[in-house]
Amino acid sequence: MGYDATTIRTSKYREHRRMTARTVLLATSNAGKLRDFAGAAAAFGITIANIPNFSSLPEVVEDGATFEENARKKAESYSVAVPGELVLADDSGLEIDALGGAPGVRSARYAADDPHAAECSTVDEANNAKVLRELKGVPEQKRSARFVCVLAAARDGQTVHTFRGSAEGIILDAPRGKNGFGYDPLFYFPQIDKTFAELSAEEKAQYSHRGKAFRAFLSWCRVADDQNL
Ligand code: ITT
Repeated sequence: MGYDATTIRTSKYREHRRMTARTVLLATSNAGKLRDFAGAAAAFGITIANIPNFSSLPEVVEDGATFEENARKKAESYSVAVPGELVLADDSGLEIDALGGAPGVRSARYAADDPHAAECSTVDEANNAKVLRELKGVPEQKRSARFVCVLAAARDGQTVHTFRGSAEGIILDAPRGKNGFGYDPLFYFPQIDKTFAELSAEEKAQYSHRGKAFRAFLSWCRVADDQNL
């Protein structure tokens, strides 16, 4: 089968885009998220890198009412630091039904004003302890919850697309497992009879809100590549 010059040019261009798309630039200060993304990307031969000098960039205030608002805000602000590059930002959190959806967009700072926080050695520990206190006496069948992740992809200060993933589970009455970060030790995932803290980064990516949102992002990249967007 013969190819004309335009076909060859186009396929070379697509190949070039695929090659350059093998590194995904992330904007996050959260080492746990970086590990999760690396676990999700491994199966696709993709490398995850944080934006160069990320820690020296001015911090974005996450004051949006939704995960999407915050994800867009982070992706747009940080993408300005790397002109022409596609930057991915993640806003995520835990919604517990018995707490009316809390901690939700406040997940990272849930125990910030809590007087018991000083007794804990890490922010994650303080957040988990607060969840356990708030759910004291709530029976298992009423401890349903979900992790939500919204990814925003932005270039030069403009959001190009957003992607959402969620995972449904149950909040235990004591932590289980040593892996992961944040609320993972309390988040029991019935489908595999494990908490997210009992999974490797690669296993977590199979089931997690972040893994699902990341796969949606990769599908979009493939379509965008094929359409030369
Ligand atoms: P960046 O904004 O720099 O990415 P952050 O930790 O401030 O980092 P968020 O505002 O999105 O990020 O808050 C997410 C919080 O939600 C995170 O700190 C955890 O407490 C919780 N969380 C999100 N995904 C989680 C996961 O996969 N496992 C456990 N906890 C998670």
